[in-house]
Amino acid sequence: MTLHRMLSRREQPRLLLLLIGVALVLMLASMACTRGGEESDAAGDVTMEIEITPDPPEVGPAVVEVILMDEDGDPVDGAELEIEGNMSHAGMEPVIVGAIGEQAGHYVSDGFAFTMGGDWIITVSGTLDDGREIERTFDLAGVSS
Ligand SMILES: [Cu+2]
Repeated sequence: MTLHRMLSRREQPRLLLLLIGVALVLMLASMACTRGGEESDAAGDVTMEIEITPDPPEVGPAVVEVILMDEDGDPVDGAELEIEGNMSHAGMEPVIVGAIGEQAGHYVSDGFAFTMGGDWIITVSGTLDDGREIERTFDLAGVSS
């Protein structure tokens, strides 16, 4: 039996709209997953890495250290950064803290904590000292409780 015969004439446009909706959601979801790549902001020549303590991460206070480097591997200092933690599921308050700039391209989170075990997404965003915006996202799976 074909789909056309199963659905009434009135239902067919609705099904089409639903399929378009699902395709859009999938497209947006895949875009969100690739954020943090070189094309995600205007600072593609700046590399960002993060290190999280404790390692492996667990519920409770944690330190997120951000390291910024230019394309020669030299440290990038003077950025203003914010660190946001979100869980991969809905309905949780994000954890948003500032980052204190130290020497040699290192920035340290100010008061970060994992509030629940599970999968987290860490987003580091802000402004470089040349005024360009930077935003990178890191998946952090399996924070233990
Ligand atoms: Cu949660």
